[in-house]
Amino acid sequence: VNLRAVYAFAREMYPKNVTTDIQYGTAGFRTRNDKLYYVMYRMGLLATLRSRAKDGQTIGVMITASHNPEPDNGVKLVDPMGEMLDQSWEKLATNLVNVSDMELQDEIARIIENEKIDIGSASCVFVGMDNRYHSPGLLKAVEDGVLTLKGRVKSFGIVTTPMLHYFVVCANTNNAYGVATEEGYYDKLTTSFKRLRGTEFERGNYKNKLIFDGANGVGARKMLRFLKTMDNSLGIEVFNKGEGKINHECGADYVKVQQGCPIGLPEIEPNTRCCSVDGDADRLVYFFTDANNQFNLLDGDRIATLIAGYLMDLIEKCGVDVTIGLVQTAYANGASTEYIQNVLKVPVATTSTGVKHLHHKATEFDVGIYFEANGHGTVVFSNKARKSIHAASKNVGNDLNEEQVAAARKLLLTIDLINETVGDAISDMLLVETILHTNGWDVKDWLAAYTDLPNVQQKLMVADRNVIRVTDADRKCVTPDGLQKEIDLLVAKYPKGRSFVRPSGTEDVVRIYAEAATREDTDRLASEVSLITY
Ligand code: NG1
Ligand code: ZN
Repeated sequence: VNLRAVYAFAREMYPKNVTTDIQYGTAGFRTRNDKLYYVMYRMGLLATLRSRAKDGQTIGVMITASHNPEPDNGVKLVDPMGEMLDQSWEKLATNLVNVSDMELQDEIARIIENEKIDIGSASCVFVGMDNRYHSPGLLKAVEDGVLTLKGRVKSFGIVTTPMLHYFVVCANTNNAYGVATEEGYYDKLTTSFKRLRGTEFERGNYKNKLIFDGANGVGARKMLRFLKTMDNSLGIEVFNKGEGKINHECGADYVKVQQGCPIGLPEIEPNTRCCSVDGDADRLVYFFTDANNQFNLLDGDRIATLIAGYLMDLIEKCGVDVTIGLVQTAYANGASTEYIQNVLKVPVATTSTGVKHLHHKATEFDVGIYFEANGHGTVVFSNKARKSIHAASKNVGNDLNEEQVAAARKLLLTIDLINETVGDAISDMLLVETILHTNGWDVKDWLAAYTDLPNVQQKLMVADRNVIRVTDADRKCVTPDGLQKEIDLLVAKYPKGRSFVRPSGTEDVVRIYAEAATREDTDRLASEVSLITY
């Protein structure tokens, strides 16, 4: 490996065209596409180094700006077991991107030395991209970065973010988790889905009809591919398939934040089940319009509670001794938290915003369910849970009755249906459909579990958002001085009031969240808090 090539390539092909520093945040690097070529090239270099530092295990690179508008793009690295990039390497990523072209070669040499990397050793990088028109050019830059360091690179082309996480984990477990191909992914999910559904496609109030808003992103294409393997077991109609701009007035983020229907859907009967995914298909929300033309949202909190109820029931039925817990962020609706604690009686943990915090916390339980209110989440199972459920399904010891064994088998199929590597809109959707089908529920039955408190999210443009620093899972400000005291005073005026402010990790804004017993109080609280924050 000749490190001089690093500089030569950078200067010729991917010169740094930005002078302001950027930071590897909760969503990796994300900005306008034309400012990202040098970043992608450098991330190709870094991913190869990371793979070599991890004894040649496969590292993922995903090119997407998720729910952001079309001109944006971004890049995120995936660690060997599907986790987000390790924190110490986030710092290396930030440094590597901010040095000049001239300094690049030395910076690479420094990483090699400090991380004790054998630069001649084997490596493997998997790359995937969303369907933005600038993604292929950016993907080429990542590949060139890998090739400059004589690494091995495999491109999967257009895939969802969770598919790439799945491929990485499969590759690093010798295909024990599944087969590291698109077919392997479809096969794993559809096989378990079809077994769980059986031959009776409708049951009780559950109708086999779902309207799917693909946000004009990669999720729409993949859903269409899925349908080919489903044999009509799921009646889905896909809209926003790519004819419009990605995420433009559609998709999970739009539906959640605007609390309204996306564009691009046909006239539908009241109470029809609809769902939206985001641009890279790692977020999912459900919604419907009722007979009074009222819009109803079933967000990540609802999905989490639905899953928790279902898993609790199966675990109780089969009688295995495992702990179960649910992880939320401060954005979870207060009514959902109350319902989980008081009705489902499942312990709840709250972490800072950002999937890596939730995922980490969830692994403290044998069965850890985590969801952000925006619809990003999944379930993780400990080895202990996996082993004891497996043993129960085989009736090891022969002391279980038929019902217990059946519940254990169902649990095993459910584990297969879940993409444990990261929140996956398509896998989550198949799970929600399975649970509603099992319960014989329509959307109204699901909504009836609890009543959401009215809530609102606002964005505030400020000169420097990092003036605000937060603690206690984002719920309290430590700076600027006195702000938290003032927020507390405002919140205290409103029954069931709750509000917090924090700097966004993905946009140059401060986010304000408020909820209260009534819509008027909620809006008033949000505007009062935004006035004192400004
Ligand atoms: P920021 O911009 O830090 O609020 C947003 C989401 C996060 C997470 C990240 C990563 C909200 C309020 N925030 O983060 O939950 O999904 O994007 O994409 O939804
Ligand atoms: Zn996303």
